[in-house]
This record gives sequence, C-alpha cells and structure tokens, in this order.
Amino acid sequence: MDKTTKPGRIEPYTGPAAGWGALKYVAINLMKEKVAGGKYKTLFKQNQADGFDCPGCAWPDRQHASTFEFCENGVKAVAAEATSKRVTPAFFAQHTVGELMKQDDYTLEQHGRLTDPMVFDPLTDKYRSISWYDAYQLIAKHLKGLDSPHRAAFYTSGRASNEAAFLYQLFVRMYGTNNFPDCSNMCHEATSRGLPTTVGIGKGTVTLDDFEHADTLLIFGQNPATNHPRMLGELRECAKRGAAIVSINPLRERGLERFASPQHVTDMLTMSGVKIASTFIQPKIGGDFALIKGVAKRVLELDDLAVEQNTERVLDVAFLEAHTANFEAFAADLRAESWAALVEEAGVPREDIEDLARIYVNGKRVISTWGMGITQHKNSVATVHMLSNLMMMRGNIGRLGAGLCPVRGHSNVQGNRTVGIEEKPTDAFLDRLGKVFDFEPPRGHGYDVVETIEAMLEGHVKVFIGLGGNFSIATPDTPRTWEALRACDLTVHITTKLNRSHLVHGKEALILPTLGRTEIDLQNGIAQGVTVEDSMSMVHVSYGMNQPASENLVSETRIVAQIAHATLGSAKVDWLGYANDYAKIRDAIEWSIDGFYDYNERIAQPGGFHLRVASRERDWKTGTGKANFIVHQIQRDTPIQRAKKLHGERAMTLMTTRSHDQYNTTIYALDDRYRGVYNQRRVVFANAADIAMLGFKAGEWVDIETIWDDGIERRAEGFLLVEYDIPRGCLGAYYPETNPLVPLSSTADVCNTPTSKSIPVLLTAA
Ligand SMILES: Nc1nc2c(c(=O)[nH]1)N[C@H]1C(S)=C(S)[C@@H](COP(=O)(O)OP(=O)(O)OC[C@H]3O[C@@H](n4cnc5c(=O)[nH]c(N)nc54)[C@H](O)[C@@H]3O)O[C@H]1N2
Ligand SMILES: Nc1nc2c(c(=O)[nH]1)N[C@H]1C(S)=C(S)[C@@H](COP(=O)(O)OP(=O)(O)OC[C@H]3O[C@@H](n4cnc5c(=O)[nH]c(N)nc54)[C@H](O)[C@@H]3O)O[C@H]1N2
Ligand SMILES: [Mo]
Repeated sequence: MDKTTKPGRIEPYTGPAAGWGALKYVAINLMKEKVAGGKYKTLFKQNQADGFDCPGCAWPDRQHASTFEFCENGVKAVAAEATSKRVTPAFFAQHTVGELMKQDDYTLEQHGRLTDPMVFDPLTDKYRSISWYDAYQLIAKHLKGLDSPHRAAFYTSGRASNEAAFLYQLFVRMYGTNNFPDCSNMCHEATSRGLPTTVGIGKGTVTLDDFEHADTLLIFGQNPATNHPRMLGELRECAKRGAAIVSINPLRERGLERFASPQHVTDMLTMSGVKIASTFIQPKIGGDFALIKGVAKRVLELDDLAVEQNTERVLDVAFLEAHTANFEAFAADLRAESWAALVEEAGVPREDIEDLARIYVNGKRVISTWGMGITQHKNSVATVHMLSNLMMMRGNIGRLGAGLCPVRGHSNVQGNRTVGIEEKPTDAFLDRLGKVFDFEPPRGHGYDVVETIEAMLEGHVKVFIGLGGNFSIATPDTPRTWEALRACDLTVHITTKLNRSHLVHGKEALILPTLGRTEIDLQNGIAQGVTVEDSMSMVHVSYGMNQPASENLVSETRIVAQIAHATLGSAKVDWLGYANDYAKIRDAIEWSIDGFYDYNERIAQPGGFHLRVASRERDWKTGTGKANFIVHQIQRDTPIQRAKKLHGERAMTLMTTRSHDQYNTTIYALDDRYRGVYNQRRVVFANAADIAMLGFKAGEWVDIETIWDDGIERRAEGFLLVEYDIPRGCLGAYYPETNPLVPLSSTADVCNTPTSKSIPVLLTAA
C-alpha cells in the first residue's frame, strides 16, 4: 500500500460481474489463505439448509436452489475464517503493540486467526496469555468497580448470533444500562428509524418470492456485485423476465451492467453474461432526496393528467383512501415544490427525472432496494421517508411483487436489533423482558456509537466491550476515536482475527478469541446451532462444520454467559445453563419477543421461518394506524452548501465506499476489479472536468482535507487521483482509510449515523 513500492494500476474492467474472473480470484484467495483440504467442502455448504449461514452479507438464501449459490465474496469471507494461519501467544511475544501499529490493516488481517485469550502488559508493551477465568474476573472487577453502570458501553457488530446477542443484552440490562452502540448506528439506522414513522416497522416488506413477481426494480445507492453478490442471481432472473432494472447511483457501477452466473453454463460460455440494469441514473452525491421527490411530483402530474383526460388513474386511489394518512398535505407540498430546485439538488436533468417517473408508473409491481448510498447522509431519514412516500403513491407496499427492500450489511445485524441490541428500547420491550426475568430494566436511552465516543472523550465511559467488529476504525474521526479508546480503563474485544482495535486500547485490555460461524460449536459434547435473521426477516439455523481454529477458543455465547456469571452471579439467571444448551436461550427469546412462537420447532424446518413484518400485510403499527405520508423540504444550509459558500466549486463532496476486496475494515486484497483499480487502495475518483478545474492531472497524488467548522484539521494524505465517470463536484474513495476525514459531529438528522457518504472536502497537492 506504500505508494513508492507498489504502483497502483488503473485499467477499466470490461467483463461481466462474476464469470470467470470471479472463479480465478476464488482460486487465488484459497491459495493465499492456505485453506486446508477438508475445509474446501465447507465453501459449498454456505447458505444450504444443513450448513452454516454465510458470515458475509445479509442477503437471504434460496432454499430450493439445487446447487450452491456461488458468491466470490462469500468464499472470501469463509476462506478468511478458515485460513490455516494463526496468531498465537508466540506471535504476540515477538511483537510489541507499537510495532504492530506500524502494520497496515491488510497486513494485520493476513496474520490469521487468534488462538488464545490475551491481556495487555504495559511493562513490555506486549499482549501475553491470560487464562479465561482470569480474563472474566478482570472484566467483572472493572464492571463492579464503576460508580454507575452507564460508564460502560457494550458494542455489537452484526455477526453475533441471536443467541449470543440476546444473552448479551439481557446481561447488560441486568447490569444496569442501555449503552448499546452497534454497527447499525453507522449503517441502516436511517432505515430502522425512518420506516417506523411511515409504515410502522423498521424492516423491509419483501421476501425473495416477491422478486419472482416484480416487473420493476429500483436499486438506490447499492453495489450488489461486490457487497451482496447473491442478489445478482435474483436480478438475473428478473432481467431475463424482462423486468426494468434501474440503478440510481452517482457511479455507474460496472457490476450492475452484466452478470455471468457461474451456475449457468451459457452465461459462462458466451462470456458476456446477462444484461442487468437497463437504466442508470447518476444523481450527485446526496441528491436522492430531491430526485425521489421529483419523481413523486411527476407521478402526481401524470395523475392530474389522467384525471383531466379521464384515463386510468396513476395513483392507487383505493390504497390511499383505505391505508394512508396525510396524503393531501404531501400532494400540496409536491405541487408547491419548484422543479428548478429539485433538478439543482438532484443533479439530474428534469427529462431524466421524468423518465424515471415513467418507468416507475409503468411498473405494476415495483420493488425499491437501497443501501449505504441512501443511509449515510445528513438527510438520510428524510430520504427513506420520501422513498416510502413514492412507493405508497401507487400502493407498492404490502402486495405481491412489490415493496421496500433495505439491503442490510452484516449477516445478522437485523436479528441483533430484533433480539434487543437497541440503545433506545421501547417500554413494551423492557416491560416484558423485566417480567420474564424478574428485574427492573434501565429505562433511559443509552449511547449509540457516536455518543459512546463522545462520552469516552468526556471521561464518562471508562469500560468498552466489543462483541465482534473493529470499533477503532469503522467509526468516524479516527484520531479522536483513538484518543477516546485510549482514555478507557478497560477495552475488551471478543473477536476472531487481529485488528486495529486490539492495538488502540485502554489502560488495561483483553483480546478474547472466539469461534467463527463456520466452526463446530460443541457445548457439553453436543453440537449447537445458532440462529440468524436475514435482510428479509427469515430466521434460520446455522451449524458450523469446521474444526475450531484453536482448542482454546470459546463461543461468543459462552463468553457472554461467563462474563455475566462473573459480574452478576447466577442467582437470578442460570447463565452457564444457557451456555450449555442454546435451545434454552431460544425459549427465553420466545417468551420475551413477539413472533418467535415455537422457535425451536420452527427452525428445524428447512429454511427456518419468516418473522412477521406487519407492514407486509398492510397492518400499520403507526400512531395513526395508517401508513403515513411525510412532508420534507429540501435542506438548505447543509455542511456541503456552507463549504461551497466558503470555497466555491473547489469544495467537493466525498463518498467513502467499499472496494471489491474488503469486508468492511477487513482488507482481503488490494484490488477493486469492477472499478478497474489494482494493487492500490489509496485512490480518489473524480470527474475529468473537476480534475482540470483544480489544476491536477489524473495519476497525480493528492491529499484530502475536510471542510468543517470546529477548528480541527482533518487530513488524509497520499491518494492517487483517478479519472472516473462520477458527477461533477463528487469524489469517491475507500473506507476505512478515509475515516479520519469524517467529523464526529457530522451525523444524519434523527438517526445520528456518521455521514460517511457526504463529507465536504478539498483536494490539495500531496
Ligand atoms: N464483500 C463485501 N460484502 C459486504 C460488505 C463488504 O464490505 N464487503 N459490507 C457489508 C455491509 S456492513 C454493508 S452495510 C453492505 C454495504 O453495501 P452497499 O450498500 O453496497 O455499500 P457501499 O459500498 O458503501 O456503497 C454503496 C453504493 O452507494 C453509492 N453511493 C454513494 N453515495 C451515494 C448517493 O449519494 N446516492 C446514491 N444513490 N448512491 C450513492 C456508491 O457509489 C456505492 O455504489 O454490504 C455488506 N456486504
Ligand atoms: N467511512 C465509512 N465508515 C463506515 C462505513 C462506510 O461506508 N464508510 N460503513 C459502516 C458500516 S455500514 C458498518 S456495518 C460498520 C462496520 O463496523 P464493524 O462491524 O465494527 O467492522 P467489521 O470490519 O465488520 O469488523 C471486523 C472484525 O470483526 C471480527 N469478527 C469477524 N467475524 C467475527 C465473528 O464471527 N465473531 C466475532 N466476535 N468477531 C468477528 C474480526 O476480528 C474482524 O476484524 O462500519 C461503518 N463505517
Ligand atoms: Mo453495514
């Protein structure tokens, strides 16, 4: 990654997504991870009824698929876990933390799986072995020593199972706090907070079956070829049926152009695959709100025309009357909105907005999907509302082949929230939990991710426990986050592989190595399954198949139970009994949370079961009992607009995204094949006209500097300038290298998500 030793190569990708290229990369990956013979077979067991849930993304499984669903990045995720490389106590004896800090994240990842619990020794600046018993006691000592339970924060990354997550939240609430920062605070929070006000529940309304019936798919701010490759299988079928597929994205993501499915011989032989998206709309970064509002305005105009000409109505009047509230106010606001403002804000010509409206109204069954391109902006919640408004206008919610489809990230992030990882729990949830377990849960809201970092900086939070994840670099404002973590008395990471967060630690620190989902989890001699909920609310069981990476690994569920036992004792809850038999935890979930009736029986069915989503059945759990239209204005005086006032067109908007060879902060390799970037991650994509305007040339090195008003300098240095098909005024670069640029105080309205996709920046000569 050093720019002097490893020159990056930029070379446009011409093939389809997946295809032979993916097979080649899979082979390279398996060799690199030295995955041992017997473990190859596990690659073919992911997302199969009797196998494990892929630890990659949250896209659901096709249970009736006869062959395995091929996914290059799923293979990478499994191979990364099945690697034969190990980080042992001997490894830690050879390296001080100071030395390891000099290695980049890619190198840290390459060391392999952690094998033993480790404790930080300040005298040597090294981690050394500690017994599991002593580790639990150390945590209990710190937690019991705090003058308030609110001085501890309990992070979750969305890979934890329902069983581990449920036990974790129960323990933390019995301990006395709702401080549950979690990865969804940085991810789909705009969805989880936005949808309840419109349709009553913060989840998607579709299942895979709906994809079989949809005739129109709008894909907003999502890069499925990289982040949800199995979704391309669905899109392929839709495209072959003649469905209209539109990608709405500042980047024309090549992976959405064509797809060659390794399951289909013809795709592979013709080399070119199947055409996926039929239309690409490229709004400017953060322009989706205005774009969607513009489409809605046009839909209303078309309906007015229909009324005038006495043709079939464009609005679904029956749905609006029976199921929605506030439509009149919404329509009045649309009529009052100026086209000029919408076009300007969307960065899309009016004809293109009208085209999109035409595609939308031509669709009888429309699904809208969305990802991080929608959720990581200041106006993300308003954008989710506007999308919901648009879908409601034509009754595209709660009907076969149509609906809202937020595509989640981590494989069980949705399940984690369902079972109680929630810093703002409802009273109803707490009442019931308190009743089932005979305790008085804490009522006040806890800290989310950004609030946790702020509380650490202010000295309020002193103990940090992470159930998975890589808090130190997944979060914004890296130098401040590091200062915050280093001010803690204790940091604990329950984790599979070495990462930066183990090195940026509190005064005392523990690394607790755990089983991955691909590994056999034996408790009391019996193999335990765990359950997860995918992005479409399907709950299913997952059994590991590989031998654990080390004999000294403990499952996440047992680690949580042991910490709880050491901290609270087991008079009220038999923590270790739960750890011995996960079926008992599922019983407890069944008693505590709606929708889990006959939990153990129903996960025994192939494919598991669908957790009820009321809005899917047009049962609106909102205050009005209806689906609500919500009125929002275009935002004025945003950080980007203020930056432009100061710096003119030199002020640009930076989005931070994933490359093809990473899983969040885990860097598998240094290529981003579909975007034509090889052997380099420090790149910044810019429009040719902007490169010229700034007086640079493509191929030069630049620094990126944030424009913010708190007097703190935020710079990221040494990025290769790459000319790219991206709207003017917009830049793209990879996360997490760019996280130092995201100000802690730059968050989305309502949901407090860091605005990782709209950072006002300047490019300067390196
Ligand atoms: N292989 C792999 N799989 C993953 C992950 C991974 O890192 N690697 N991460 C997992 C996680 S946690 C998540 S949340 C998902 C993330 O999956 P995605 O949601 O696909 O996430 P990103 O790659 O961050 O960004 C998505 C797209 O948003 C576009 N975009 C940026 N700004 C805007 C905008 O203003 N408007 C619009 N319309 N588009 C915009 C970008 O061009 C990019 O194509 O993937 C999950 N799956
Ligand atoms: N700038 C910018 N920042 C972002 C984003 C962005 O698009 N741009 N995206 C945000 C999003 S969407 C998300 S979800 C977050 C992700 O934030 P996190 O979830 O915190 O980060 P990950 O990189 O997914 O965590 C990887 C680590 O998890 C551990 N791990 C892996 N598997 C397991 C397991 O089975 N059990 C346990 N206990 N540990 C395991 C490994 O040690 C690994 O190093 O980042 C956010 N940050
Ligand atoms: Mo995510």
